[in-house]
Amino acid sequence: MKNLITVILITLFAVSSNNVMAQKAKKTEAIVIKTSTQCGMCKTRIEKAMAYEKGILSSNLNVEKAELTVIYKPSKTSPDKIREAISLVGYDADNVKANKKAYDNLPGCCKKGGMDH
Ligand SMILES: [Cu+2]
Repeated sequence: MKNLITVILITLFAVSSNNVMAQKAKKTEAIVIKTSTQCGMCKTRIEKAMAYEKGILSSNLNVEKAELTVIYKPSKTSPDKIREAISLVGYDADNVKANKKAYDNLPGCCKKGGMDH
């Protein structure tokens, strides 16, 4: 139930912030990217990395679903660049595999199902 409310709130937020942006004639897009997130530490790590990415206005990771919602400016970045940035943090992003070096540096609890170690 709590999860459902969170999803609804995120959706409302995404929709309303999109509308506000549209009214200001600033073009923004929202994208949901499936990641290999395992825990809350992953959430902090990915959201922090996204905050430094050019063209990304905000990001929110749903740990249970391992889905990252990103609000970005299509004039400054693209879904491919965002997926690449997630990969460089050490996580899979949709069909883009995690950068191996970054993945190897993740703490054990953040690795996929503990199968690689
Ligand atoms: Cu983690």
